[in-house]
Amino acid sequence: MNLKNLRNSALKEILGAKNLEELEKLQIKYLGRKGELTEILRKLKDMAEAQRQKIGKFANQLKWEIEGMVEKKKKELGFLSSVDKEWVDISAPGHKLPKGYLNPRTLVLRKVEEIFQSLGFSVIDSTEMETDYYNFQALNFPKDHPARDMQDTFYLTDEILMRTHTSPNQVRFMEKHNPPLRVIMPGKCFRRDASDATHDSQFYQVEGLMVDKNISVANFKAVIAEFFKRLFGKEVKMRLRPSYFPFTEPSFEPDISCTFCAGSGCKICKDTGWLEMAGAGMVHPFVFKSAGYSPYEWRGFAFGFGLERLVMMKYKINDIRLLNFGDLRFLKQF
Ligand code: FA5
Repeated sequence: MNLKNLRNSALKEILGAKNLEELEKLQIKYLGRKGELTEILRKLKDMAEAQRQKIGKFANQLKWEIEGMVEKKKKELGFLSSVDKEWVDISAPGHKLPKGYLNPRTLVLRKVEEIFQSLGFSVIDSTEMETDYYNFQALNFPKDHPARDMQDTFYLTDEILMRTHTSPNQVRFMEKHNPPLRVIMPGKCFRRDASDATHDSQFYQVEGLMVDKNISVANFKAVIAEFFKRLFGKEVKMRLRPSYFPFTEPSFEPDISCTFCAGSGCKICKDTGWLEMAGAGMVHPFVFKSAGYSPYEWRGFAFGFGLERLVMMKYKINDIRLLNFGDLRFLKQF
């Protein structure tokens, strides 16, 4: 066949192809291994030099033309090349990832740490497993002392237990550091307490300890009043109610005016208008002796806040168990 005719029929047929299948057949017909144009190209090597140059040039051009035509037609018929398939629209808006939320306990703990740090207190880490010695004996709770009943304990062995409060860190810290000192020691505590709206078997305390030469209850009141004011963002009515702990003398419990009813009496404050926030007192001479300090030389105050109580007051949450359930409908509010 002459090349001009070949060109005419190839282009006409390719342009007229109705689907990809038909087009593929035409591609094979002209450009395949036994295709009409391929045959001509193969025969070039047997031709005389002058003829080979002339026909060769035309035949090669025609090959490119047919190839180009086939590609164009393929697109028209909806063929997607791998480049088309993998095309990415970099200007398209991305997928939004769901945002996480911090538990309100974490938010309040961070705030508590920030306030005490600004008052010159360091934040100290501590362990949740404790020995009977540091949890009780060094704090003036001898074995069989009735005050041990105030803190029903999970024992792991006779001597090892899950700490019932953060106070063991008072002695642990003082053993390693010299006075004067100001520290807070937050952490998780464990008690065999029945779970209700204000109690759980796991909860957090924030222990505080300040030791210097002339510390008095007045220093405690000043520090704690400033703390409440900054945490709640306003002046809070407070009172110190006498209490008992073997490791403080005198001992008291700071109450604040109920944030739910503003002191008029409600279910949360059991109609008293006051909420107990912590245990506190002046460090007992026995504790100073346990730590190797002279009780004649040093004075100090200590306190242990229930962190969840602070969280409940700050955000007006009426059940401590909400903080532990991981319910997103609750957590998303903070
Ligand atoms: C103590 O644990 C003392 N270590 C506090 C202390 C420290 C006194 C330093 C003197 C000097 P108490 O058992 O009262 O005290 O607990 C302190 C606070 O922890 C309570 O006011 C309460 O807010 C919180 N708390 C106690 N038990 C639970 C519980 N089961 N669930 C949630 N919070 C609790």
